[in-house]
Amino acid sequence: MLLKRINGRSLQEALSKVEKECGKNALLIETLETSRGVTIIAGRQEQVLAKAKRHKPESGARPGNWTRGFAQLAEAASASGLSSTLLRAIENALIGTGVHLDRPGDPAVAGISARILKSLIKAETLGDPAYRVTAFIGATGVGKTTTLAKIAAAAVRDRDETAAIITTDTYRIAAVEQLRAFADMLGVPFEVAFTPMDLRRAIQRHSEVDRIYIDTSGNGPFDQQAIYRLSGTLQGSDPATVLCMSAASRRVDADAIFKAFSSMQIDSAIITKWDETTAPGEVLSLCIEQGMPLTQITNGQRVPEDILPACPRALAEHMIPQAKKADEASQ
Ligand SMILES: Nc1nc2c(ncn2[C@@H]2O[C@H](COP(=O)(O)OP(=O)(O)OP(=O)(O)O)[C@@H](O)[C@H]2O)c(=O)[nH]1
Ligand SMILES: [Mg+2]
Repeated sequence: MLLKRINGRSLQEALSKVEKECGKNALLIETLETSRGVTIIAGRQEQVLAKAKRHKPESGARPGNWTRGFAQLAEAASASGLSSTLLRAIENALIGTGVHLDRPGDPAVAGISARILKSLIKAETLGDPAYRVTAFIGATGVGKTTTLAKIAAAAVRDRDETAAIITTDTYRIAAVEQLRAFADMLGVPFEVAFTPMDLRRAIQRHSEVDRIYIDTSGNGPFDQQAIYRLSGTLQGSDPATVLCMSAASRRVDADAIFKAFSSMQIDSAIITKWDETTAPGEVLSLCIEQGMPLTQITNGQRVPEDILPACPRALAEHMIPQAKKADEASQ
């Protein structure tokens, strides 16, 4: 059983038992008050995913082949792009929570499934000190420059931080000028770095600012040379790197991009163009399966409005909307 019921006389006691049995990154699915104290339903995060990744469907079986109590949810979530690996992980983890999987209609299935999915999504915030110097990397046209602009605007206008913008994307003069105009509008310094040394020096020149955002040129997944060059450009400056991936790309293409950029250090991902697809779950699933933390979601062309922090709960409920409805109905 992937999930266990762990009892304690108090919340504190139950939580420390959970940590002992399931580790620091335990999946906490549900906390219930009982007459004897507290019961927590929890499991080991890595086990939930690892078991589903090992699962190979029997030959001839339908792709889903879900239990009757899970089939409807699985079909809806897979239409939103959620992978069968993650759905299998959720279904496996549901065993042991007491929900009915042998027949359709148990209202608890959606809520608990969303909580399991939420616990599998890692999130980080770009406001964290580790992201003081951040480079935006990714395939061509995914929205790196637009996303950088949205994030820089939020830092300067909403959080009152000081910032500088540097671009290493020197291929198109028009693109450089566009970003320069944006930096001017925001009132932050702007630099163009042609070489790794330029980049290091530009970062040093702005050692006083709170945030430095670095724009890079887009690289296709099959141009490994260009990715090595990018890696070489950034290496000496050691920025945090955020991989921008379009929600509108197919899973097979997103896998190729992820693999190609994995030759570099990637700290987190931003899913862009969430508004351009009905199946954003494909790229979301890739990030979850790879254990890649998410920082932001972008959902439109407007700067600075169309960006949201990556909230695991909201993302899980987007994939499993029945969970939100059940939650609202119970309130
Ligand atoms: N619908 C939608 N469009 C977006 C979003 N983010 C960016 N775009 C648009 O996508 C196009 C490309 O955006 P850029 O920011 O130039 O993309 P890039 O990754 O910097 O492109 P290259 O530098 O050429 O690799 C522009 O028209 C943006 O307005 C988004 O979240 N949703
Ligand atoms: Mg760009």
